[in-house]
Parts: sequence; structure tokens; C-alpha cells
Amino acid sequence: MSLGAIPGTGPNTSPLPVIRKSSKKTMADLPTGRTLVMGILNVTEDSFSDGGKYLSADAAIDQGLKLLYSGADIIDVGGESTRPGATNVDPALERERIIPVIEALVKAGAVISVDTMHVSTARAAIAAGAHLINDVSGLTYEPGMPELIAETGVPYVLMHRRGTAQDMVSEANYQDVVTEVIGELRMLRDEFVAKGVAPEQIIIDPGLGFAKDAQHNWALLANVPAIEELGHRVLIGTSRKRFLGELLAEGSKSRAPMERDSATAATTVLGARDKVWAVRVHDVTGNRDAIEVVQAYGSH
Ligand code: PMM
Repeated sequence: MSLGAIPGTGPNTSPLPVIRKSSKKTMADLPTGRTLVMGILNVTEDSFSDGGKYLSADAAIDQGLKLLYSGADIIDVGGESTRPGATNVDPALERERIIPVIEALVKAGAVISVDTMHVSTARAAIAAGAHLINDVSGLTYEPGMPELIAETGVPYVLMHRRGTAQDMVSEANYQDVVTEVIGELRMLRDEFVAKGVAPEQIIIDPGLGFAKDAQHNWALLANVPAIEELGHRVLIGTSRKRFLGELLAEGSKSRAPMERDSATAATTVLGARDKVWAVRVHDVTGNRDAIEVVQAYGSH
């Protein structure tokens, strides 16, 4: 999509696309009657599905606007890949990648979530106008994160993960994945609340694919209502993940990430029927459509 064709954008007279100010949105402006769609914007070199595509601010802002105009309720901007084996990104480089993108998209009227594990990046992102922090670090969260979330009052996605990107695959050992993940999420939630975070700020995510194999993911997806019993909004992220590629494999050949969107939309239907707060997805249009179907079905 050329930027000139997007309403509210002007000619590219500076190194970044020119975006006219649109009315700023807040979390309170988001719809409440349906599952929300969080569109994924990875400003990274190596994310498994879209790594390297949006590494320049220009390309990232363009893609963010596309997500916005396709109907994303929230745009999740990340500057560090979280896939198994990914190398850590210096928080200064992470900020350099994402802050101009956050500023531009906030100006364009987007609600912005920031996918970061770093307190310094989260602080800078909030100062740049980000509305919520999405932290995938789980049990290995950075010291100071609860205090920052308590101080700023922003919503916070508390996701389950054991270990780090480097060693989480070997941490996928559970006797009873649903009970253990819920227990660990409860413990983390209690730590955050003890440090001053209001329970209403916390959004829970079971962290599909993070220290979990395919069977663990399916078990968690089938038990979303039990996760909701923790008493928080729930976010799920299945989009184009490996367990869907394995499900649709032909022989030993996993289905390619870009060809997993229909299966992703099917998981969105399941989540929306369980009334999850939001789904984190690459294909905004397809998943918004899937949610519309659930809404229509539920109204009869
Ligand atoms: N998955 C990825 C990255 N961030 N955040 C949350 N809250 N939940 C997830 O499941 C999640 C996440 C990995 O996917 P990507 O590399 O396509 O962004």
C-alpha cells in the first residue's frame, strides 16, 4: 500500500512518513462487546513469520497503518524476536527500532501495545505514548518491571514462560500443563500485585509455544475457561505458530508460516467463544471476520 493512498498521511517529505494527527485513542475507546484483535508488528530481523520485513521505521509504520486500517483494535510493536533460540537485542537498539514507530502510530490514532521484556524500553515506550506493555518474559521477568507497571498504571500482559528464548525448549516438561501453568501465572500475578500493580491492570496470557510443545498448546487452548478463572482478561497468541504448522504438515514437511492463517482463524473462533479479551494475530482481516461470525452466532 502506498502511504499516499492512506487517508491522513501526506507526501514523504521527511525520513519518516508524514502522518496527520488523528484523534488519539485510549484503552477506554476499545470495544467491549467482542474479542479484540491485536495486530502483530515485529520490527525485528528474525521473527519466525515476518522477521526482517519491517526493520526500517518507514516500512514498520506503513505496515502498522495497514493493520490499523484493516481493523486492528491494538497494534503490538516489538523490537526483539522472542522465538526459540533468538539472540537478545540490546535495549538501546530495541528502542531505536520501535520508538519512532510508536510515536507515529499513536499520532495516527492507534492503541499501541509494546512487546518488550526490558524495563528501560517499557518506560521509554510509555513516554512515547504506548498504552500497554506486553511482556513475554514470564518467570524470568526483569527486576523493576512490577514497580514500573505500578507507577505508570498501564495495563500489563503477564505471559507464562519458563526459561529464556535460549533454553525454553528444554523447559517444556509438565505433569499437568494446565494446572502448572495456571499455578505459575497465579504466583507471578501475586508477586506483581504485592508490588503495587492493581489486579485490573493485569491481562493473563498462557504463552502458547513458550516452553510448550504442541500437545501443551492444545491442552491450554482447550482450557481457556480455567485460565479465565484467575479473574483477569485473557489474551491468546496462536498466530502462525509451529503447532499449527505441525497439525497441517504433509508427511514430515510442516505447513509454512504464511499458510497457517486459516488455522489461526479457527483458533480465534474457539477463543472468542470462550470470551477471551483479545487474540494476537498477523492476519487482522481474517481474524476480525472470524470474530464477527462468533458474534452473529452468539446473538441467536
Ligand atoms: N507470541 C510471540 C510474541 N509475543 N506476546 C504474547 N502476549 N503472546 C504470545 O503468544 C506471543 C507474544 C511470538 O510470535 P511472533 O514471533 O509472531 O511475534
